[in-house]
Amino acid sequence: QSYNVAVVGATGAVGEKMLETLDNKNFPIKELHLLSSKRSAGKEMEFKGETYVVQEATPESFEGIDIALFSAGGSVSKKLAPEAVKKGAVVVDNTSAYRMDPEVPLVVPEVNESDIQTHNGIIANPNCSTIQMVASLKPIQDEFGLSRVIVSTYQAVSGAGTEAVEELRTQSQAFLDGEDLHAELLPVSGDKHHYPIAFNALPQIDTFEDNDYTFEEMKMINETKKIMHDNEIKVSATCVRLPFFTSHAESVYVEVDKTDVTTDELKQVIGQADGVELEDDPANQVYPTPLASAGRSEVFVGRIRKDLDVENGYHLWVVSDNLLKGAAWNSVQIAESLIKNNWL
Ligand code: 11C
Repeated sequence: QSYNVAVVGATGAVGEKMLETLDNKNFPIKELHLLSSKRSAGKEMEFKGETYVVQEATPESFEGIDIALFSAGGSVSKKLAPEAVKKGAVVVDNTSAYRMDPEVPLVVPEVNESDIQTHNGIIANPNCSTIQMVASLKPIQDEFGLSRVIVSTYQAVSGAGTEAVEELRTQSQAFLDGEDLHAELLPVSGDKHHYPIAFNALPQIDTFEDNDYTFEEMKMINETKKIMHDNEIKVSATCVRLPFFTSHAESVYVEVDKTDVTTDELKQVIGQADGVELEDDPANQVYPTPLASAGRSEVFVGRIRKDLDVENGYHLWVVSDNLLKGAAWNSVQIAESLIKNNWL
């Protein structure tokens, strides 16, 4: 059996990866509909050797669609996802619009696949930096119990979209040519100030909330508790943008419930987890890096070690392609699960 699939936001950074992933994973597609804002409509895109003209997304676009993958920003999802559901589609939404809605499952298949079956037409795909972290935490929670997480992120510019990628490229060239750097977009489009990202580090991803955490940090905190079904886990995050194009890296500190867990036990449990690849051999300088993980679907974990002072405290280094496992691949995995389990 094959399905009518719509990709909303097809021309964006994640949309392009959605098409690549649907192709690579041989998703059973009957008809493919590429949708976008009015501004990008008319653009031509290739899929499996055929040319598609991108159409403007409207409520009527979802007539006959079985699965709609949304990645065109929260306001588009708020407006059009309910319309798609009314027309009979199941929506996998890659924006923050519905993630904390109690009626909407928020899913990383390796962690909470069975939550998908509770959907009322919309399934939310978590934030990219949350996805890779919870994939690495799940085996720890299952095996040893998890009481606390403190994460610092090192995030790629592609998380902020294709214009941010372009800004890094232009500024890097200007810096090397000895010219002035113009910052117009990062850290956040539309905020009061912009700072250069080239050869810099920006401790702001998304806008600040009233509690002085950024929205990105609050997403990591709130989404982790929801996905892992545990509001008691203490979670704190500091999110930082760095000047590389692809993959987010995270330094994750965890405290577990079980006493006397050895580093070897931790490595074994993490190494056996679904979707996670252990790359951890300090003697041979083996550990994950953003460049090496770009283009791969897995979550890579290394630098696993015990805290030297805190009983039950451990450190991990977690790296994954933010546009694949962090976005397109996780969404396609949810769509595959809908089909495999008859949960459409
Ligand atoms: C970033 N994590 O790197 C963000 C992008 O809520 O899906 C993902 C935004 C989201 O800027």
